Amino acid sequence: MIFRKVCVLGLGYIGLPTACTFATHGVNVIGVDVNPQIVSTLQNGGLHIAEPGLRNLVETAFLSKNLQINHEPEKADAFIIAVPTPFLENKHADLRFVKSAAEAIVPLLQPENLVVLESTSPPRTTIDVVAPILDKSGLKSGSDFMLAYSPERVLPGQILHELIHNARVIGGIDLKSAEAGQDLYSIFVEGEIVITDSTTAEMVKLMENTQRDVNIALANEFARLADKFGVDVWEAIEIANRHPRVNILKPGPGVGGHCIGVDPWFLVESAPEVATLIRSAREVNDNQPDYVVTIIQRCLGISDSESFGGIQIAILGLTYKPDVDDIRQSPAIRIGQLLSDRNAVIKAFDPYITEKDLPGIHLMDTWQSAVQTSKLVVLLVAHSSLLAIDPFEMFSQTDSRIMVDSVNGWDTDDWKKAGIEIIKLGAQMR
Ligand code: SAJ
Repeated sequence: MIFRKVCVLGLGYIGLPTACTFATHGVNVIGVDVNPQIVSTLQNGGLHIAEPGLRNLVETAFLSKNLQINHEPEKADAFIIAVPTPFLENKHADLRFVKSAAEAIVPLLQPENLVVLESTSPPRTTIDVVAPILDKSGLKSGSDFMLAYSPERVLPGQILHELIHNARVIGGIDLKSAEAGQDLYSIFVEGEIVITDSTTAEMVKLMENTQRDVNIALANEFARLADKFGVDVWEAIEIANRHPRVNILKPGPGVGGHCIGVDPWFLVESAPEVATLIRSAREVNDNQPDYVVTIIQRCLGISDSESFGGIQIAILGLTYKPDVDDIRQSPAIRIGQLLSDRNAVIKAFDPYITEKDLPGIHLMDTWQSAVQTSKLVVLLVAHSSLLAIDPFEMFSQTDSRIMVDSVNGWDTDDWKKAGIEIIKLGAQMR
């Protein structure tokens, strides 16, 4: 099938790079967002998200004259839905954005169109939720128009490369839809394109992120066990991973971001009686910030639930993972707020965060100003620039002589030479 015009609904971390990449590959693209601020920012040459290389890609897409940004979708050969699927208070997927994007396509749908859902969704969403909405057009999915599910699998920080080079799965509600999806994405995808049915593709996406979440939970539980047995978990993992069939992930302060901490719940929601391991893993990871707080309180000689009584603590790193500027569901922020709720004064520094109103957290301009009058320094994100801090400079900036490292970012021996004791998550008893 030939696709001359594509309408992309949702211009976030996935929709915007996808729209621009189609445009730079010669396709006429209408990029749509319901948020007027995003539309005007993009129309005026700005950018509302940070991702390496994205500014350049957006500029190239505009220069190609193939990209238009609008708040209303238009008739096209293909529609791509790339809107968020957050979760509700009860941990169920919030499909409101998916539904309203599908509703917006209904009056525009023409015979032989292709509609692709990219948003991460619970199994059967394409068939049970999207198809019935689109069928309200009077056209029938599968016979009059085509419908497929194709999840994005790109890693924040490497989106532009992975969008083109990752293997891509396309699940059609029938074979014709899957093959049309293959024709559409082969415009720019250089990785393998695998076709299947839509529910398998939905499940594949959730399985990928769930296996990562369960494995991180296992690493976090190993860290807690190591703390009990006087073992250094980081050394133990490094040795275990020399086994040819073992690959233990890294413990840390918890799981953040908008994917790994959310997607496993879509499986739990769909079959809670079955997904018990998945639920437990989620609970372990959600509880990891509280575990880090117990390490911090032990360093300060404070018992459970006792007030920190105004003690100043410096936290270094606020984003959900290293070297990105994204703070969504960040465990570091959760830790800062848990401490502040117990009357600690939190001075925070993050090289990627400059202006943010974060309740309970005082954002500082430099790591030096965060540590200066602090009683304890805590490393929460392994940003390259924080790992490069010179321990001797740290010694001269603060009176804190014990520091908590939740990411195995600082070498205990190097810091000891500078006169600072590092208490590491998963290696506390040594
Ligand atoms: N984390 C650990 N230990 C580890 C690895 C990660 O504690 O060993 C933590 C990170 O610090 C972070 C969280 O997990 O807080 C998630 O980070 P991540 O790098 O594992 O994943 P995301 O959320 O940035 O991106 C994931 C990716 N999925 C997989 O690797 C299976 C990406 O490919 C997906 O496209 C993305 O989710 C998504 O959008 O679904």
